[in-house]
Amino acid sequence: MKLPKILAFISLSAIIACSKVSPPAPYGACPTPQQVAWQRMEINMFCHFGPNTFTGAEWGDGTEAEELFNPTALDCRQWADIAQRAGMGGIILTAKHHDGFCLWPSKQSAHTVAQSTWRNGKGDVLQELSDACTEAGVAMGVYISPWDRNAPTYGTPQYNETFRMTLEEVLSRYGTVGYDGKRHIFEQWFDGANGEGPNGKKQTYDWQLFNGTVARLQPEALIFSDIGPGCRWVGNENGEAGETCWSTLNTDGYAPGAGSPPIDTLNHGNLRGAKWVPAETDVSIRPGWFWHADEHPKSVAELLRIYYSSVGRNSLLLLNVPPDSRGLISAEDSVRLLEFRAALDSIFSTDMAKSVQITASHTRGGKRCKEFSPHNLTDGDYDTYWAVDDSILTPVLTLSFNQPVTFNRIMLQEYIPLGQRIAAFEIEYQETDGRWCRLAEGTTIGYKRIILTPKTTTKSLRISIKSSLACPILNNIGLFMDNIL
Ligand code: FUL
Repeated sequence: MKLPKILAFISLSAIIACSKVSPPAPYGACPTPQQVAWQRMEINMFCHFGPNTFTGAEWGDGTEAEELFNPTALDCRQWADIAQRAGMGGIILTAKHHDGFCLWPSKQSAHTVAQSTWRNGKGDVLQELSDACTEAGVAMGVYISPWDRNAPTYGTPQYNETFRMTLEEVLSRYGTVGYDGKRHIFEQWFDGANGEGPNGKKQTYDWQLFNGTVARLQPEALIFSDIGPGCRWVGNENGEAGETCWSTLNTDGYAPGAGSPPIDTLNHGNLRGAKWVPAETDVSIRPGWFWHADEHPKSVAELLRIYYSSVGRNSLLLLNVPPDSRGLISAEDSVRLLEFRAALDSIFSTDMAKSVQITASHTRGGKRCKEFSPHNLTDGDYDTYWAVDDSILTPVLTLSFNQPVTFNRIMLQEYIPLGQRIAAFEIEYQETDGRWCRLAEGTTIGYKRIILTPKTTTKSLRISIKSSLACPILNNIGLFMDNIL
């Protein structure tokens, strides 16, 4: 055979050999396509806005006069514009916080924008946000607090019905208009706080009714609560997901709020947990959730640390940026957010792994099988990945560079549509004399893991999977230098 024929024969046999190899089967609890899309948003904006913005409180007691709510220059387009420029694809607004005040003219309450003097009682913040999000192509979510310190029926079974109708109003009227012409809410945020109502009573929430209502009206929306079902609270408000962070959780026998799993479990998830309930890290850019004149935003360095301990630990970051009493995101916060985005871009726009040669101890279907080749780790395509045969649980990747590279951040991503599998890994680098030295070790990877290492210069790196629940599947590797932190 002549050379071109031989080459054609070799590649044809590789294709034939490979075509017999099927992709790994999903392992354990796996995400829905909506959960994958949500996780890929990485950072979203939370907006706490309402009577507290004007009173300086963090928890209003529901007796605040409606006239207090009077933003002088409310502009949701400004919120959406800043979110978009800061790389946040979604905004979640406190449509109703614990004080019960509704930012839309709700028929279920007498404590709403309609009773305020703002825009002569004709204003509707949810409508304005829906329009702004639609124009900017930003997804819209809503926080609607079940705990209501204003509702007279709170503490009686009737309140559950009122709350259901409240949900119906919001979820059928508002949201970003999609290509299908329908209004979409991407996330329904249910706070677990469950205090007393105006009558001194505590409510037994009908979560089945509430979740069922969301599922019926916005089937694609993720429901956030302490235990999901769409995504879970990370267990603190400091911006810290666990170093070990499983997206799987056992929720049987638990309820949001007082009945939730221990904080530590929310922070780490459950190894082999029965449901896919990824962690969402909610944290404020300021000390409080609501805007207060005497508070200021966190520094870029603090925000970066939060990014690493949330997005970098398999969690979504929901960063609260509270509009001020004018109804605008303050200049201070906007500038800080854009600086934060510029810092992320400067760190992550140069990926040294792009020029790397990667070899794997194992490849599913054999070395020649392109479909599962380690080259997929750097091709920029989310849906291509490196995989190994089902029986291989501890494969090793070796990264070699022509020239030494200097970095201090290593990014690894598991292909989560097929489940979260890796439970332990180790990273080594090679010294100029050929010795391999341990650089880092860790447990879970999940959607994204960013490993902070000392500044390292090397021509070779080795990533060893030390423990995996099923054959590991990685779809991305990155190497970066952070000169800011
Ligand atoms: C908590 C609430 O009590 C805070 O006011 C805030 O809304 C935070 C995001 O959730 O449970």
